[in-house]
Amino acid sequence: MWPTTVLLLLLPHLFSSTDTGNNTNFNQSEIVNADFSDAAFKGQKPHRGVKDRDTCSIPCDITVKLLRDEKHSVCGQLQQSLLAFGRSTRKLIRDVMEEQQKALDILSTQVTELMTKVQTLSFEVQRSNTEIFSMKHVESHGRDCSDIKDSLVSVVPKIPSGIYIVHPENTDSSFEVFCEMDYMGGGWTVMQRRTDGLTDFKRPWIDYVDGFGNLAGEHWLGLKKVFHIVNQKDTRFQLHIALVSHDDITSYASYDDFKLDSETQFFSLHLGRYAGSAGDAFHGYDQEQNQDTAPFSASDVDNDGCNPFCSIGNRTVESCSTQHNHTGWWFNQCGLANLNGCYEDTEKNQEQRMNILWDTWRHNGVPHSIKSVTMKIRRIVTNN
Ligand SMILES: [Ca+2]
Repeated sequence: MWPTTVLLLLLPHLFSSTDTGNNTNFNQSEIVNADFSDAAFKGQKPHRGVKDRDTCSIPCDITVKLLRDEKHSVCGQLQQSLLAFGRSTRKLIRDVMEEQQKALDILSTQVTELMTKVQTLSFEVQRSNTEIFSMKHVESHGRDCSDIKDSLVSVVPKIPSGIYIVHPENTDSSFEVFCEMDYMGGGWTVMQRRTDGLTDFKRPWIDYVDGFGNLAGEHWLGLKKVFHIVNQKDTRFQLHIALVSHDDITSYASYDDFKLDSETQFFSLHLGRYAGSAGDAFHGYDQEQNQDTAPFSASDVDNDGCNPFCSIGNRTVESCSTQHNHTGWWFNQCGLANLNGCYEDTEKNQEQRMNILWDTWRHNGVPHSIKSVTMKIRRIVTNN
């Protein structure tokens, strides 16, 4: 083996060499110097001049060959080291990536578990909501508000007013109604309410048949629904009309029987005996004004008894609905009542009888200006 000093001197050249085996770029003088260094180990003088080159103990070509072999050996070792380093680096990177992947997998699993839990909870909430609704539906279910009140009165200390679902007898559908449970004994199904003028009552026939507005506020329940409620077997209904004036004076009109014919008879009105403080505007003062037994009219369905014309005051009227702001009612030669009239009680509306009209409720000979009205029906207890 060559001494280590020689190898250290040669290393820079080993890395920069472009030796192909047949040629060399080694600096001959450095080799000779290396030889001198070797000589120092042997106790000789380190620098002896150019003359000493000729005294080299090993021929130069053999030295070059030996050095070349040594260089190849070192290069091989370095290559092996580099390969080993590369392998270990790749393994390290792979290990790190595997660790990261494992961490990601764990996180992903946790996220999936959380998502599943959230989904399960959502389903649970949805299910309980449905159950609550179903329970409410079952609790609220009845043929009408009177029936609901009768079935709940023994189990609920105070039945709240509000929207309930009813399913009248001999019908194939359920629908929502507003039940007044705390007014005059409760059990009232509201069929019409005016309180603020937010619902437009200028509507065609079909709307009056099906109903419109907001059940919790102003609305018309609909002739078809009211027909189903009041035409149940072995039942009789009373009608109560509650009025409030703009002066906050209250009044009412009540009829001890209330019934509607079917749609083929245009939901003709049938009323029993009147009681109240607002006067019997439905029957009026004479038969010509009597709206009892009158069929329902709207702006597009004319059953108003003015055929072809009526003379009302100094006016000739062809359509009571048109005369009364295109609203629907049981007009008979117009008559003294239209609780679906225009909410704005202006002087002009009063003059043209377009406002909410209950003409028999007067003060000093002038009809009260009506601020709010509710029409509601309730079962009459019968012995049948
Ligand atoms: Ca007419």
